[in-house]
Amino acid sequence: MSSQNLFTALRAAFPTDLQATAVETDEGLHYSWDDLDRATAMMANLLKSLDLPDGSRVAVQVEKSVEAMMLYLATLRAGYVFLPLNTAYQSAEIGYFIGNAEPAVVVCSAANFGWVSKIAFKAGTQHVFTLNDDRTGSLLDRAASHSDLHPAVPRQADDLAAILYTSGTTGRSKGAMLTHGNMLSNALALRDYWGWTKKGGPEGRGDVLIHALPIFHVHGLFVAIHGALINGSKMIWLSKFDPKRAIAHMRQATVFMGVPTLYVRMLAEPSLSKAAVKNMRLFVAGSAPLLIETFDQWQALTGQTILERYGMSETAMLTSNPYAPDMRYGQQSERRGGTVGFPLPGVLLRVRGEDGQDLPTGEIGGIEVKGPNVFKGYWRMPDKTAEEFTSDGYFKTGDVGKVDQRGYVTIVGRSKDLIISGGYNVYPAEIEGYINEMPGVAESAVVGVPHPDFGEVGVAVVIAKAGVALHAEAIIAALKAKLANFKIPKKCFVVTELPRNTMSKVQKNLLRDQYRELFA
Ligand code: MCA
Ligand code: AMP
Repeated sequence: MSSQNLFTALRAAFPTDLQATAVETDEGLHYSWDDLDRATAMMANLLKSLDLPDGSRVAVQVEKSVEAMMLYLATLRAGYVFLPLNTAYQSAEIGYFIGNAEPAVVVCSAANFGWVSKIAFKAGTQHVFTLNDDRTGSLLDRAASHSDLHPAVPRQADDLAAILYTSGTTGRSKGAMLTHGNMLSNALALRDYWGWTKKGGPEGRGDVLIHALPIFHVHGLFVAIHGALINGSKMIWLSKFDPKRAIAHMRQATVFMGVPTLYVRMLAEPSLSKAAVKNMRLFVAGSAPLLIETFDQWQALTGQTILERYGMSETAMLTSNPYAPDMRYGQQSERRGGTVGFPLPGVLLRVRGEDGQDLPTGEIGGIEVKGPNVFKGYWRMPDKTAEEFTSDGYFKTGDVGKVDQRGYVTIVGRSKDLIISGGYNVYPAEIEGYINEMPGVAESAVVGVPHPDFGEVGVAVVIAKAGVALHAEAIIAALKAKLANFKIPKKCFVVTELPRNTMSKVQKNLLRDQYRELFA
């Protein structure tokens, strides 16, 4: 059987002119396709020289840089398993991920080497390298002495390529195991569905992607990077999203991908206009619900229609609004605000009621999916994995939605207790756990409320033990010392009681209603 290594497929799509620019950074650096090829070979050879066991995990918590992307590609090339970690995570969070995944290699910034290496060595990791966002660090120093040739290690479609930690539908963070086949099938489906064009192809000029997202989650790491590479397209690389810079680059680009917050922030820029986006052909939004107001304002101001799509860490992309009319549904299909479009080719999607029966068109229920993009299971959690799949092999997404007469999917809510803030997931149970451990706290509830910038943010409602005076600011400060900054509730209230139903369960819907207007 021929190798299904994702790297091999991406490498095969590189243009013939390897000296052309593959990535141009916001700071003006140019990386050619040859640079990508040679640097990933050197890093892959470094990994190979470590004599790691098959299936070893390479855990990476570094600031966004082209070298960090190369490390991802090198890990695929060497046949190991990439484990990206949000740079906002602090020691307790990193301790859990490293303890659970037992990576053979950990890569962190030099600034964090002290505490990260301590955690890693304690968990049995043998190799800790540094990689900074200014092209320095021991990883690059060590890779420099290795050959720039490396035949990609053969992998089968079912072999692991990456583990992404997510809380899934409930409970503690779980590692979603994604295979080479999951990611390659998704990259190919999106390449065709979104009409990527190659340079020199029928339309002459090729696509150029503005890469403005972090590279430790599916959107920035897979959808964006694979999208450009599988089409041999150049990327304009922003190490951090800046609305002015992103708009300025649109004159030289054709595709942009962002979470809704990025669109909200660009809409506030006076430089956004029809003229500024006249070269652009595709604006993709996802990771969180795109408000219809944002969709409409974007259309009015730029003359372009945002294409919203829907996915998950466990499945990569599942549905998308059509780029061109979707022939499965006739000529009339257009991009519809408020919907996430149609299941991608190859993806099966159904809506089921609470007792597991298929629901008629238009009825609201749990979304279940199946396809070559759906993950292999949760890392070392066979029971949890089994719980999340139906007996006929569909994955229960935890999202609640409907499919209309014309096949459009709409997400109306989530059965999982999850807040999506600026495209990052925040699990109320995790935050409540930290608050409940604080001295003097009897109980707490964290709920998501609407926010004009982040879409949704957390609010903590806390009850003190009898006779204890608690201060909201002190609770927030104590959380900040322990948790990634985006997880910190934007407001905290100390109250005397929480609303409960007859079973004594806290009624979070009433709390959400109570605080709905807090940031309006
Ligand atoms: C930053 N802050 C946030 C968030 N980001 N608060 C809530 N939610 C957030 N997402 C807070 C920080 O805690 C800090 O607060 C203050 O804002 C400034 O921090 P800074 O890092 O400077 O913020 P920023 O650079 O303005 O970041 C905002 C951002 C970023 C650009 C919207 O959050 C972002 O890049 N989001 C994209 C996430 C993403 O890629 N998601 C895809 C997941 P303080 O000063 O109080 O400390 S993949 C996925 O979901 C699936 C598969 C899918 O479908 O794609
Ligand atoms: P993650 O676990 O980070 O992969 O987040 C996946 C979740 O993000 C999904 O289960 C949805 O709840 C949500 N999501 C992703 N895209 C969209 C979208 N376009 N609209 C609404 N929710 C979305």
